[in-house]
Amino acid sequence: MMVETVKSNYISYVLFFIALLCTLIAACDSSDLTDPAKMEVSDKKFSGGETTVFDATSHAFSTPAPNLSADGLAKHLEGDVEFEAVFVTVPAEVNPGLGPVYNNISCINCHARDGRGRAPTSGEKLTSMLFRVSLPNPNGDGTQGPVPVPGFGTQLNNRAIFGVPPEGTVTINYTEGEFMTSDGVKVHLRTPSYKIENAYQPLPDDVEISPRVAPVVFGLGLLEAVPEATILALADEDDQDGDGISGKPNYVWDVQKNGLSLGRFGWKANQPTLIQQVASAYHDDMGITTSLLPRESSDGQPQYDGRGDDPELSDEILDVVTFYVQTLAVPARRGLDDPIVQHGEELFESAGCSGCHIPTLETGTLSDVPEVSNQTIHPYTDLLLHDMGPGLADNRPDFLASGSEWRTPPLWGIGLVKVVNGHTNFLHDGRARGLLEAVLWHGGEAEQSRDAVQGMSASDRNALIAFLESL
Ligand code: HEC
Ligand code: HEC
Ligand SMILES: [Ca+2]
Ligand SMILES: [Ca+2]
Ligand SMILES: [Ca+2]
Ligand SMILES: [Ca+2]
Repeated sequence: MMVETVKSNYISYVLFFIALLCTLIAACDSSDLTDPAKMEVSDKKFSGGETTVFDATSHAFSTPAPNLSADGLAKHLEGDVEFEAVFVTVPAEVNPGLGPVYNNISCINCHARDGRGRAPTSGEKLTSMLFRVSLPNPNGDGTQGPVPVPGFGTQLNNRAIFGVPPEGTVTINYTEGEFMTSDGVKVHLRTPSYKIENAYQPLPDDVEISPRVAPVVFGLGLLEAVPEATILALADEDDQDGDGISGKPNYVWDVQKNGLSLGRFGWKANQPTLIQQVASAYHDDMGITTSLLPRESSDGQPQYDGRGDDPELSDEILDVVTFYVQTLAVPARRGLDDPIVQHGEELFESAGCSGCHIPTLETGTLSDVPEVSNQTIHPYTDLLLHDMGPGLADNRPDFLASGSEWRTPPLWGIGLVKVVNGHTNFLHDGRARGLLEAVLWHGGEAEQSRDAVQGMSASDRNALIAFLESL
């Protein structure tokens, strides 16, 4: 009798513990939001949809999209090797074709860790920044694109192979200024000025110069997959809705189409596709010809070598490097549960930032890249051009982009630039030394947003920055 009771009690205890354990496991399961496999991809953390990677280290920008197939991953890794490949002067067994004039010797030298470049500090040589040049367009017709400068083309190449003169170099000077917020906080803003020096032949006085630092290169396949109709629907060239924002599409020369296409890449949306963006990088930044751009950038200049070896790069390499930048993962957002970040997100909305930095877009299909197709993404861009006012103007039009218009840059991953690239220089020319400086430079169509930030309390401003840092 006694034994019987003990036994049945024992059994019910065991059953009770099993039940308790099951409840606990179930609870853990639903509350464990740090395990991406257990989250819904619709969660705001997934900045790049299924291509999102949970990595906030210095590798945050250089991880392959986790949804790549085995074949896709192999192709991506081939592209990775080429992105890091150092090119040398002809003749050579491996990676020949560099120059004669160029800006740098590999993609990764400018896009360090697949991240962004910066302006040189005083005394440093130009490395991850370049300067586009052109002459004024006499008939003002943007569809023709920038007018090349005789002897220089449309990009100043500050390096050259042995025995050949580089085109020139640029010195940068900054003038310090002050910006006062409504509550009396002084923010220092530096205004750059540029001077071309050591030009190998005289430059015309009216040469137009556009400074550009290397942007991050992840998440770009997703941006290429955003349907053109989505981007055009966001445009409001004559500001018919009266919110002061008038996004405008750029239309740029598309070599493959032999006509104009919507521009998406580059600081002025001056490149239509990633393959052409990559071919242009080889061509203009490294002096390497491809089937898309088979004429040396120095053709017609004294630096030209006249060798009949063009194109210097195979279509296979062009293809894998294009695929590589199409399939780099987007880092996930962090700190979503932080009430300060949440407040900052509300302020981002109420200050009108999201009028240009569109938080959510849906991708369509990108042929041969199913990984980036049909994704819900949080890039914080509309890929359109906006007049940002005279303070940020380079006064060098680029197809339909005027001298004061820039493409809204995506903000995803911006809070990780410091970890990945070791600096916090922002904007097209790297003049901003932090996120607040970048925001306070906004003018033109973004002037109301800038004024809203100027008028914020210090704690609101900090919340807005905390939100940007969570991206
Ligand atoms: C000298 C530095 C430099 C080198 C070398 C360089 N880039 Fe860039 N890259 C830039 C700059 C600057 C831009 C922005 C150009 C513009 O606004 O027109 C850019 C833009 C890009 C973009 C578009 C990013 C965006 O968000 O629109 C891609 C993709 C890219 N580069 C890939 C490459 C690849 C691939 C290589 C090697 C073949 C390469 N780059 C070599 C400086 C460089
Ligand atoms: C009218 C469109 C527009 C609005 C509104 C706008 N931005 Fe921007 N934003 C841009 C453009 C265009 C640039 C690039 C300007 C440049 O590089 O010269 C930019 C650049 C930035 C950058 C630097 C990005 C980088 O990669 O260097 C940050 C950060 C930023 N914006 C945040 C904000 C915040 C916060 C607000 C609201 C207070 C805001 N923006 C409102 C269009 C806009
Ligand atoms: Ca060459
Ligand atoms: Ca040149
Ligand atoms: Ca509008
Ligand atoms: Ca050649």
